[in-house]
Amino acid sequence: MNVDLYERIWMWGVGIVLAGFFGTMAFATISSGMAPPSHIETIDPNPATVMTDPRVAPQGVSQDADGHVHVRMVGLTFAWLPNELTVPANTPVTFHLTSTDVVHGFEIVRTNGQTTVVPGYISQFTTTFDPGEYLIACNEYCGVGHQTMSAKLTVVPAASWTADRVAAPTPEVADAH
Ligand SMILES: [Cu+2]
Repeated sequence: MNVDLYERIWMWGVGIVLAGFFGTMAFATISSGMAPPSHIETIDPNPATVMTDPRVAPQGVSQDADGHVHVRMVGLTFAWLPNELTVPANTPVTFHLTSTDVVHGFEIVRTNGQTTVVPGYISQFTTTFDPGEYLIACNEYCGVGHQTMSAKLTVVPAASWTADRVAAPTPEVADAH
């Protein structure tokens, strides 16, 4: 079959661009273990288990022995526990979230802190914040009280922040992928 030179150039060009797209995606996925922030670590969604599992309890802000800041939160109809948090500015903060009932959408408004919170799974992400006050909202309709499901995040300069408690290091995810 005779394919015109210009057509062949375009075909090869498109092929190379596609290979580039998929190549960068594969590279990021494999080399840095990139994965969605949920559906990796499982938990029994029974409230009695969730409220005592050390990965998400006690809820609130803590700092581990290495100085890393963790936020443990539970979403339930229709609240985030706890509903007020204070974290240090420009410091990596790792969020550990789960739900005891239905799917909720955790969104720290005007930041890149966002994940779906699914019963039976622990969602986890790490981000940093500029000082200020941020609204935490549920952005996935979860029932009749959905619009009341909010919390407040206060970000203060790191020098004036102290952890609510010092917590044991978070257990590593044994079976990550
Ligand atoms: Cu909700």
